[in-house]
Amino acid sequence: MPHVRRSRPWQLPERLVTSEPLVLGRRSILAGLGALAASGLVPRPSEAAVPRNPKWTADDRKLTREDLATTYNNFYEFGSHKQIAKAAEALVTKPWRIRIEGLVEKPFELDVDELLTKVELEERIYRHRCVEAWSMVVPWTGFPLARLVELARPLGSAAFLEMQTFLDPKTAPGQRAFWYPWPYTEGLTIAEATHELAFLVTGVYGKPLPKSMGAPIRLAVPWKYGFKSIKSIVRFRFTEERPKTFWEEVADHEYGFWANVNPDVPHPRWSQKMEQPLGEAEKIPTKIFNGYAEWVAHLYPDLRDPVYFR
Ligand SMILES: Nc1nc2c(c(=O)[nH]1)N[C@H]1C(S)=C(S)[C@@H](COP(=O)(O)O)O[C@H]1N2
Ligand SMILES: [Mo]
Repeated sequence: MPHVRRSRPWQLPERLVTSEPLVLGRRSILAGLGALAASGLVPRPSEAAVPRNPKWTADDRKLTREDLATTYNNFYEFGSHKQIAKAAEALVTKPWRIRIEGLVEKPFELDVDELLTKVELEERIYRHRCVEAWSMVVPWTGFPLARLVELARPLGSAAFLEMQTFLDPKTAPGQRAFWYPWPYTEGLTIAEATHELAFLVTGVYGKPLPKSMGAPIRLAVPWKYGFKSIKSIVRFRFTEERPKTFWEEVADHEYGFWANVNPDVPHPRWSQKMEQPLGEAEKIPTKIFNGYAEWVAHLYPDLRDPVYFR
């Protein structure tokens, strides 16, 4: 049962903790805890099961089938099509160093496993709306990006947070396509990055995040088009100036910095009115801010300005 042995106990949601495969896996989990204890990295008891945060639910929508969500992906590092899951297996995610730099008290580097000892994991069900008009609903495991910002101790002058994906063209054939501005870069204002909805994801469906979905750590900002939710992050940099994002550099009139979901602002080449949930027969109407308006609309000074919606 390979995935159970790889699972970190604190990544497992409550609903799975008593299920049979995990009971079988418990012995190896406990053995793993022993090794962690020896290294001084014991998760606190509250982390032994990941609680689901009841604030974030699917509402009227069904969870997307796991086999679809994990095999229909956008991850241009491994190809500019959806079937990248096999190729992404080449990515080495252990160890995984993360660098925190720019306008912070003191830049530092740490391994993602060490980062996970400093945070409380929770499970949240989020909607995800790709700018290409497909969508999914998935149970992410992770922690608020605000917690990472807190650990980073940014200076008062920091106004934006830039995030970057790994750069390794040997492993990621897509990065040999010289016409793209690698590495993949994304950014948020500090107000967005510290908003309670901005979530750093380390697992999905109660398991460690698969490589196809951006292991070992990716972003989920569900009120924005999917391309803002950068995968396999290695760098967080605090800046005074707005970062130039990957897709802005490719085509800024189509994929801008703000990229908040809005059915009334069409993409220059297609309508954004409807979306196709993965695995479902019928399209459904897209909602402003992907249904999260009550929490995020105040972040933007003028909701009539289309600049915030592409
Ligand atoms: N590094 C990186 N992050 C990325 C992408 C990418 O190509 N590279 N694609 C984005 C897009 S367009 C979407 S819709 C989501 C897709 O996430 P999923 O494959 O887990 O559904 O990842 C986003 N993050
Ligand atoms: Mo996307």
